[in-house]
Amino acid sequence: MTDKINELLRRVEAFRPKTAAEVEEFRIRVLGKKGELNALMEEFKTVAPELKRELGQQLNRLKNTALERINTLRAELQNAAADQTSEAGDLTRPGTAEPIGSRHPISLMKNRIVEVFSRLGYTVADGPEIEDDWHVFSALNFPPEHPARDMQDTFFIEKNPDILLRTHTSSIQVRMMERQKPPIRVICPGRVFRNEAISYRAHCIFHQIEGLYVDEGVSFADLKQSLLYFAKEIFGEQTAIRMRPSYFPFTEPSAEVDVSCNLCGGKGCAVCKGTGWLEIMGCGMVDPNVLSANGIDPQKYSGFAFGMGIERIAMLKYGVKDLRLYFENDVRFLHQFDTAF
Ligand code: 2U9
Repeated sequence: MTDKINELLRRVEAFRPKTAAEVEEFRIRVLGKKGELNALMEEFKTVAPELKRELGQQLNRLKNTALERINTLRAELQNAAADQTSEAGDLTRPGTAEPIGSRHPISLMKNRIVEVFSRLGYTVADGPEIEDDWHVFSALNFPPEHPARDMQDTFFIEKNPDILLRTHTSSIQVRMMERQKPPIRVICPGRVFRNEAISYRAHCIFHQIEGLYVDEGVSFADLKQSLLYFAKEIFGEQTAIRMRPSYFPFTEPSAEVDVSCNLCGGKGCAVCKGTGWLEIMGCGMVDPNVLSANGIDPQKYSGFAFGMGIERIAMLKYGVKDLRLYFENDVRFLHQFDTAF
């Protein structure tokens, strides 16, 4: 009889049904009234008394194992059926992590620059990308025949010479001066548009950040010290700056600002083309004509202004060789900046 019990036990354990109906059929065959277990129970009544204890335990084990196996199989098949029919699938399954994006390097660098100047008391201002001639050129002392006003350099809207895409964010500062009396201390980030051929170092759309500080007694020394602080904050404490005379219609005197090359420490390398210096921005004292055109008395007030391309600052800081990478949205490029700032 032990052989019969063990043989049935093996079949119970090896049973691999595919459907709930197969489980039910198996249950009736093994545990039903006229099933195999009851047949063994009948046979048990006839065994010798000295074997009853051992065989009784074996039969009990068989019955419990069969009941347990059938219940487990039923539950498993029910869950699998729910998986297939429920729209959401098995709600208890572990989730799959979606890849998360990262901030664009231009946004990261813009935020960083804004943060540095806000520590110096600057507030952020915004303005329209579609502008008029006054806010982009005339109020900024551009003479009527200046080449920037040409179709070759500027995008005009429907060939109307008065409506155009701003070529610099200086128009935001002009609007600030219309609204507010000095002291004015403002930083203006934004997109600008120039009719240029696209290359590794130029794009027809790029991002600028400009600053303007107008008050009584603002000097060139204030400008230089503010820009030195900015350069050290962005490129590191060891950074030096130098200023070279330049020309812009809206500032007088004007200068280009260089930082010491952070790759060779000023000794000269391929990036700084052997000079030890990298150009980062332009600046100057606001031209008295610009102050008076915007209703500010140049006898009483003076101011400084500066402007830089955000793409260029991020290129110099992170060794990006081709400006077009910022506009292609290749995540392999963009993800490198996740933790860079
Ligand atoms: C007002 C008066 C003066 C903003 C300035 C520059 C110098 C400058 C360029 C750097 C690289 C633009 O992105 S770039 O091509 N900018 O050199 N910008 S001073 O001067 C102003 C602005 C507003 C009312």
